[in-house]
Amino acid sequence: MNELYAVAGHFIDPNIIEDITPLGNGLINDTYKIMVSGQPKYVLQRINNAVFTDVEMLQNNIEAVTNHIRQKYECQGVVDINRRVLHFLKADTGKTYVVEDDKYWRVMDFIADSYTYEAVTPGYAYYAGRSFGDFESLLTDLEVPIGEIIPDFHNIEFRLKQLDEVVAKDSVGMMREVEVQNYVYRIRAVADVMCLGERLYREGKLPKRICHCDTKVNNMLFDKDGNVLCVIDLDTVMPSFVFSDFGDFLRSAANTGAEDDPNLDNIHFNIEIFKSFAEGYLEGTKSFLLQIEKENLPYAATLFPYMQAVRFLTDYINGNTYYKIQYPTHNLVRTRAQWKLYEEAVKCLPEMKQMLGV
Ligand code: GN1
Ligand code: MG
Repeated sequence: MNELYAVAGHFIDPNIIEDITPLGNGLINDTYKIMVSGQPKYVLQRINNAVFTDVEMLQNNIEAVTNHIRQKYECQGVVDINRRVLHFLKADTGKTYVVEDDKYWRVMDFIADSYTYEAVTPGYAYYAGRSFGDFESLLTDLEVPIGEIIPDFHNIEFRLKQLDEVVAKDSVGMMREVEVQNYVYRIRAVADVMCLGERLYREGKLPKRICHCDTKVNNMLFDKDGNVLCVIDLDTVMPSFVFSDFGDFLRSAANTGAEDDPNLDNIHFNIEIFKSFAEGYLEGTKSFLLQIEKENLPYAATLFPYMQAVRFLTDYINGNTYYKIQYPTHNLVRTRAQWKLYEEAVKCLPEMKQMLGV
């Protein structure tokens, strides 16, 4: 605890801190809220530098994106800008992060009276679609280069290669489990179809744009009336296919169960959420979205549960070194749940295409 107070003291006056307590349920960073006068006032985060190895680039990306959005909002006369875009504090080092004992930390303002959700209604999904669409749209004219903070992050060919490597190595003997073998088999059986996006990119038909790349439903703040305030968790903002933002939101929001639901009967693909989210997203992106991108949005809705199943299974076979887990088989349970969601999304493909008219 003393460590947290000491670190926070690089960003704010330590005497005003009343308490520092855990916040949220991210799988990568450790997040805390800093209480001042009985209210959460700041967010303190330990950046996982095993995942984000170039913290300087990470913070440069985030600053470029937040400054750009802030400037645009100022020009547009948006009110309450501090509730609409994240703000990171400068430490006494002059940077927006500090390093202590090889641990990296940053502090941002806490946005008061804001709420996150693990599940949304179609109404909320529409506004979420608008907001992620607007987010991409606001960044189309960003001139500062944004580094690829995790190279090949949403490249499914690369993720499949990582799976191949851990299967071949089998360092903890997981390949003895028949269920694991079965998932590897099923993943490989459809791999070609799922690599469509990468092929279109190589053929020069599909662009990369600055995307959020972690549009889980809990990465959006709402106010008490259900209006979207702002998009959070900007660590993975980088060039990617728009499929990333579209597909990853539905992976969490259209899932009628939990990401790690042990009961597969809970997991279905909620087509009403798809419909509302797509409407909002198409509205937000209408100034730039190409037909080839629109046509493949249903594919994106299947790609992300598939990719997440590949990533969770890879981590399970590799001895759980990447995602935080709560019990030894957690990554296998997550794999089962994501695979079920993938199958459910595939069943909905014709309906999704019909809804979009593609
Ligand atoms: C990680 O930490 P969190 O929960 O925001 C992961 C995402 C996964 C997600 C699965 C940098 O995000 O890509 O989709 O877990 N982030 C990184 O819940 O790998
Ligand atoms: Mg997150």
